[in-house]
Amino acid sequence: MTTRVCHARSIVNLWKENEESVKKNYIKNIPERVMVPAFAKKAHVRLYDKMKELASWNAASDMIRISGPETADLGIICSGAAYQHAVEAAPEARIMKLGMTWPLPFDKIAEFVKGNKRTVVVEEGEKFLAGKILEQGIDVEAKGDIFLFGELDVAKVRRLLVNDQTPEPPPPPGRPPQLCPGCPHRKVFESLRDLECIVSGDIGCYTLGVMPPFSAIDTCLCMGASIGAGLGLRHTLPEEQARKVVSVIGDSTFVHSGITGIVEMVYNRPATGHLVFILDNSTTAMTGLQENPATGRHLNMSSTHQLDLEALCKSIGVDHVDVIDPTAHHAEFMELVKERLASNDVSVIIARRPCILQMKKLAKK
Ligand SMILES: Cc1ncc(C[n+]2csc(CCOP(=O)(O)OP(=O)(O)O)c2C)c(N)n1
Ligand code: SF4
Repeated sequence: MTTRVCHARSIVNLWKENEESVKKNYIKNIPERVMVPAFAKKAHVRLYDKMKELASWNAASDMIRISGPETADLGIICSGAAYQHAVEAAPEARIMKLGMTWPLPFDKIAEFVKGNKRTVVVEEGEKFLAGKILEQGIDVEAKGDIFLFGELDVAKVRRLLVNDQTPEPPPPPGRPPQLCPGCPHRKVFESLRDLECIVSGDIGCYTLGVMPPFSAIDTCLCMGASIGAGLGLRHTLPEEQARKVVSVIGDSTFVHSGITGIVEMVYNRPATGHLVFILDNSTTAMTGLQENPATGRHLNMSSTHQLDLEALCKSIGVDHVDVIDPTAHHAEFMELVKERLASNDVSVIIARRPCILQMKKLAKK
């Protein structure tokens, strides 16, 4: 997705009224739904047919808009947010705005290109459209490599269209994001920084533990990676360093994809053991305070079964599972962490204290 789309907000007008959901009967169709090799080979052929059908549907759809004169010196092929920049940067150009960007309507594109002296593909990020169109032998110009990075804007598109690849002045310094004042994750990262831990991090508000004054995250890849990456470091680093490795994961991320990491931790135990922190702030804060299976509430705040993180970790076979509030009991927290790091056991510390915004949300409800 383009940066603009990710950051846009707007009133959403419903296209049609909500409809009653209709219960439909299950109709058995094993060859279409069970991808054992015998069925999958045929499904692969069907997939190609479907893609051809989709390409024809795309070509005939009214989502492709061509604006500007019948013929022009400059033609532009674009879609989505890049279109908004393109019309502003080159109002005189002939523009083909694609609606659906795969599979592409190559015949229509070839026809459009014939009407222009030159045709430039304006797209943010990778040169996906340009690459696919050029593969078909259609004569378009891809953007220069300098435009692969960062967000497009009107000024950049003007330069892209004349292939001006002179380096840009550095952007003015912005204010980096930070953990909120009073955030329960703060004390954890303060401790890990002071104990000089090697921290295998994960995705959530707590990823901000990487920022000063903590600078206490050493690796972060994708949701759930903290435990596997931490175990990898424990297995491969020299003992003195391995003993300092910890994994840090939020409650929601743990439920999403951390549980298998705990199974691996007790199955292939590193010689120095391992220590995993589950930062249980009673919410999925980073994406907007959603409830999750460990909060015991649905998204609409109705009650449901609450996943018992302690019981789950114990049942998997973790040697020590402790629950502690790292802010209210900071000294005890530090002592506990030191003790677990010194042992060769596999341990989980659940650092439990609600996110301050979640507390406000609950108070409101
Ligand atoms: C695979 C994947 N799905 C969804 C997301 C979006 N995402 C970013 S952080 C996050 C959840 C964070 O919640 P939690 O681990 O509880 O940490 P908190 O933000 O509450 O500290 C999600 C779902 C993602 N980054 N990767
Ligand atoms: S939203 Fe909550 S979890 Fe995220 S930084 Fe703020 S207090 Fe911390």
